[in-house]
Amino acid sequence: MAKEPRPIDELTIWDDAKAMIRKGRAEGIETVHERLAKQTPHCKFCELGTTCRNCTMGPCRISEKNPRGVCGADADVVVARNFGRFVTGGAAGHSDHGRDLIEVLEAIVEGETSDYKITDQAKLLRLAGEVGIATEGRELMDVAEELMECFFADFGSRKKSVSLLSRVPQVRKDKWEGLNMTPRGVDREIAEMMHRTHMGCDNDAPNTMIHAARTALADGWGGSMIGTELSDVIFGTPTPKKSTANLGILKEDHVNLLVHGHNPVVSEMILAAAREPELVARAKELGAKGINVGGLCCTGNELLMRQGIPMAGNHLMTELAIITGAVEAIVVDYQCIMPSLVQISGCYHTRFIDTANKARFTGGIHFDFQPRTAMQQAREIVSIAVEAFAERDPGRVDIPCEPVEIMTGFSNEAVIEALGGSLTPLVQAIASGDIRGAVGIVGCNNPKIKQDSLNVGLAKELIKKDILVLVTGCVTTAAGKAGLLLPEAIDMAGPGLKKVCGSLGIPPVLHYGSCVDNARILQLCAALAGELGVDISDLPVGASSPEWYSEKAAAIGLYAVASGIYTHLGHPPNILGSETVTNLAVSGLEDLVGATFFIEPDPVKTAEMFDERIKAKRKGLGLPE
Ligand code: XCC
Ligand code: SF4
Repeated sequence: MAKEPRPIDELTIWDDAKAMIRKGRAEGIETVHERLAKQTPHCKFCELGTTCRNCTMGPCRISEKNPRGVCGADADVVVARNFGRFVTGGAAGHSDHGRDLIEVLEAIVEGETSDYKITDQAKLLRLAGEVGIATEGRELMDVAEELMECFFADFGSRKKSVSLLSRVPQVRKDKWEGLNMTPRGVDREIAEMMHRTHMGCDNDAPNTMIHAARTALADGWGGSMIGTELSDVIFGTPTPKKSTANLGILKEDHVNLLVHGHNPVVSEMILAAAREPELVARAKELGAKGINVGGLCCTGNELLMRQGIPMAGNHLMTELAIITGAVEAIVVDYQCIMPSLVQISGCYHTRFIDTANKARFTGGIHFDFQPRTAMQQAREIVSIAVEAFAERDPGRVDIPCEPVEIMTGFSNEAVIEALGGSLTPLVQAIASGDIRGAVGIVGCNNPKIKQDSLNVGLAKELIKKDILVLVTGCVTTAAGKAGLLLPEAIDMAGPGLKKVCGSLGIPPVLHYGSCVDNARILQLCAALAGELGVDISDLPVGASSPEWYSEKAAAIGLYAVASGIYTHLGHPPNILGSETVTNLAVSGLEDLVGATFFIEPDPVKTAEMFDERIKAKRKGLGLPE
């Protein structure tokens, strides 16, 4: 029987969210919370990962009573296959996003678009150098073309490894080679996982898990990293800047346009169009003071990092943002966009506009967004938003709070610059123990967990212990709303972190970008390991996704572990139906790759686990605890 939705106070830690859940309920609008209640309890087999639908001799459910599927597959095989495909879905999402950036670079190189350009030329040349492309005395566009070809080839089948493995310490690469874990080509690993998990192929759970790790590595060091790096090349490498966050960023007297999804290729153009005088003038004609572009989820993070646009919210705020009644349009690209946004938009004057042929929404206004026609299409989209302002019902508008300030824009380049040109001061701060270690807190919200309670709770516990925190994805807005993304947040940090961040004028929690930008954290870890002459698994670092929900978060977690980073999840993936797979994930991987997952729902205990790990790693490096 379906349960009643939980009381509002149990759903979220935020007042802006509570106010909008209440407004939604009063207006008869169903959100994720009501739907979760209706879907609860979930199927036990699916939760354990022991259901298989990979062929029509099934579907099969593996249990103690019936330990084998029709074909003979046991729980280990079924769970490993399901988990493998789950991770692969995530790797495909990030990487296909990365490919879209290569295609924009291609359009630039081939002169098909003037709407996009190479903004950070120095970074393009640096990248080319890193993957072995000659740059001396060559035309920028020649180098760009060769880089584009190199990255396209990283998706294929002809390479022994993806090109940005040039960043990985040799010991780590040797480890991967010995395990058959070296990512060769992004699409290759993804396709091979689909093959392996077909009936009658890889029927050895640990072997399937190894390939899952390889596929995840192809995401982290391949697809995602290419996505991040080319986004910087095309739109500029982020530098520190101030912005604001929460639903209070919506403006009662402005046209409010929210961008949602992941790919800056669309949202950057929308922002540019929204700044054009003709469109602003039209907004004024209709009685608005201007056009306000705000971000949701990761495309919001991308624009926040580079352009400083305000953040309306993270995953569980996307429906609630529309319920303010103040949003003229929500413009989406792909990933993490709840289909319900179309219905909720329909309850207001809000226009729901989708822009990707691979992510269409029934009932949405569709644009087939292309580099060639980007700016023209962006103008049309913004114009739709502006015209919708005339239909706004002021009686239904409720913007529940004032925005809070945040600081953003911490690319590795920006951090190195803040440190005076090299990582050495950071290494020294780690060596002295002022910064005892670092943990990346990344990922989502999940309606099963009180929104942002763990994301914020863990960040606060870690900085108290002089552990630097890097945030990406939906943890960003959480940290921002909690005041952690401001230099003043050093008052919540331990004495060492307070000293270091205070002297640099930076927050103890650094915003490192979108989920794809977790590649920046990988790169930082590799650079630190390089600086110390050790493996990534020797570093006093960790990763966490406390409130994760998506296949992409699982891919991120697995590439972190496979890269040697001890990784926390607030709740387990659907693998508990296999002891073999579960034990591998939470202990067995340690011997193979020098790191494991650990599952812990309590943020205080999680911080203690990280503390123990960091102590051990510091000891291993001969550093004081
Ligand atoms: Fe999606 Fe990236 Fe998760 Fe947020 S954090 S809910 S994956 S938007 Ni990536
Ligand atoms: Fe059942 Fe095997 Fe087919 Fe899966 S592959 S549905 S376990 S028969």
